[in-house]
Amino acid sequence: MKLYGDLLSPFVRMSMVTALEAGLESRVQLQSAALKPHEVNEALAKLSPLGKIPILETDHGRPLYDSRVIMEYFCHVAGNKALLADDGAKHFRVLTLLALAQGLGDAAVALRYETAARPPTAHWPEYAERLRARIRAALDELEGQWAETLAEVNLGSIATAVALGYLDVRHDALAWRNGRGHLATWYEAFSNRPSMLKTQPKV
Ligand SMILES: N[C@@H](CCC(=O)N[C@@H](CS)C(=O)NCC(=O)O)C(=O)O
Repeated sequence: MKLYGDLLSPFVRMSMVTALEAGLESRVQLQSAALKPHEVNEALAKLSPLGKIPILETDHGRPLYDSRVIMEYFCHVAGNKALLADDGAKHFRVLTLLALAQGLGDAAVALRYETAARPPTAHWPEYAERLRARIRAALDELEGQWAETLAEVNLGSIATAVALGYLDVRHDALAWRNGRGHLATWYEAFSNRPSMLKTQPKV
């Protein structure tokens, strides 16, 4: 299987971490593909009309996207029921944590585009501030409400660790650890997992 993208993208990295945690390391090859928000990558556009990374090309030659679908697909292929439990209540708790972490990732990527890619003449400070507020709210929720689900390795905890790693790489100034000691301690341990160490992005 080919995973198109770049580990600097939190969505690509969380897909790759899932592949590793599911024991699919030898079956998933990362195909380097980087994007700019204002340009079409023609090769990727042939695989997905959205032209966003990640995209997975399965062994059957079919493209799958987005990251949530890819992460669920890896669990399916590996027959892994630990990363996304079948059991109703737990299943939806993990998916909600995944949505929270992906929402944090979406806001962090959008803030990166606002502050590093958008031309200075087109800056919109109120929108950037709204994104910062959304990131802070998501972090506070993770700090206060999710310890039990974060304590396990599942799709939600993987996405959370990767989103926090992205904040370290792209938004150091947000100092996300301040006032969030539980989350910081949890991240310290999780980021030492082999799946996280092997997927560290090169800036
Ligand atoms: N919902 C998508 C989001 C993917 C996404 O935003 N990818 C970014 C890179 S981090 C991208 O492809 N950006 C290029 C663009 O927006 O044109 C997913 O979970 O895969």
